[in-house]
Amino acid sequence: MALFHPVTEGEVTKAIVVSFLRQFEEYVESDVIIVGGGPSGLIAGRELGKAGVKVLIVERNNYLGGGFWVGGYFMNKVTLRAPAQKILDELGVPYSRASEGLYVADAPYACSKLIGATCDAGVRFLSLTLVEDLVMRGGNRVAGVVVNWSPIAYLPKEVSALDPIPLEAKVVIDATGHDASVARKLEQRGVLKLAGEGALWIEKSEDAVVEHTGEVYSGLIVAGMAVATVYGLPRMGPTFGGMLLSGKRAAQVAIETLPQLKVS
Ligand code: 48F
Repeated sequence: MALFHPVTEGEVTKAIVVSFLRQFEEYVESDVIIVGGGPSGLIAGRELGKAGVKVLIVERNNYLGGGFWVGGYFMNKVTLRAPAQKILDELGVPYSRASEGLYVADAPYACSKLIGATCDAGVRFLSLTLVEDLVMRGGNRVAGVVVNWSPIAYLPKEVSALDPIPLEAKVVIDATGHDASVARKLEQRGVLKLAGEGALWIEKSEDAVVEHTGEVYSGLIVAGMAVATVYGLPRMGPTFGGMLLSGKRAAQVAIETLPQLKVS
């Protein structure tokens, strides 16, 4: 007598296809699309999801977490400066005090808990999906993203003539890390100038990144390290409190922006 219930191979494939396409169709129009599933994008998604906002996170890798799996170099311990350890408390991640105001946690523990919390908040994900352009309305408002299958970026031109598809959103958050690849699209169009990330200076960078997190162009909010790249702020290296607080701030800005959009 077999342990598992008998199902056919066809049933398995159909279950995947139907479930994926149902969700995909529903999220062709979202309230907020977050590009990048690193720490800043995940926490922004969690905050928005908790507030009842319909959120889709688009991630080019087949895994979420970005740079949050490793603390620095090859070492999987993450550091956070006070008061960001309170977010670890919220997520139920254990940590220890390294020195006054500095805390250290297991990166895989922190990253997986953050991913879980973002899922719990009702956020949906598209993985292996590259955002390669923006949808613009009225000439000057970001109204969504243009996506393609990520591996397309690694294929030779002869076999990569594959048109992307657009997804609509009321607000887009660029949480693509050091690349600031969404904001960079606006730079390529000559409507935004990116200052480029500054050299590492922990003391200055985290406050500055959180402070500058916000709408950089109509309909586009920047979060996480993308903020440093857009505004020329120092990078922070192997510490993550700034990423988490920046993501929270980005969500707050989006929540303030969304009702205004509904009115107009
Ligand atoms: O790099 P990442 O973790 O960005 P973050 O949230 O956090 C930065 C820290 O990890 C660390 C640091 C601070 O301590 O310096 O680097 O700002 O996550 C960015 C995610 O965006 C994805 C990328 O694969 C990564 O998972 N991404 C980048 N460009 C695109 C993208 C794109 N065009 N389309 C889809 N995903």
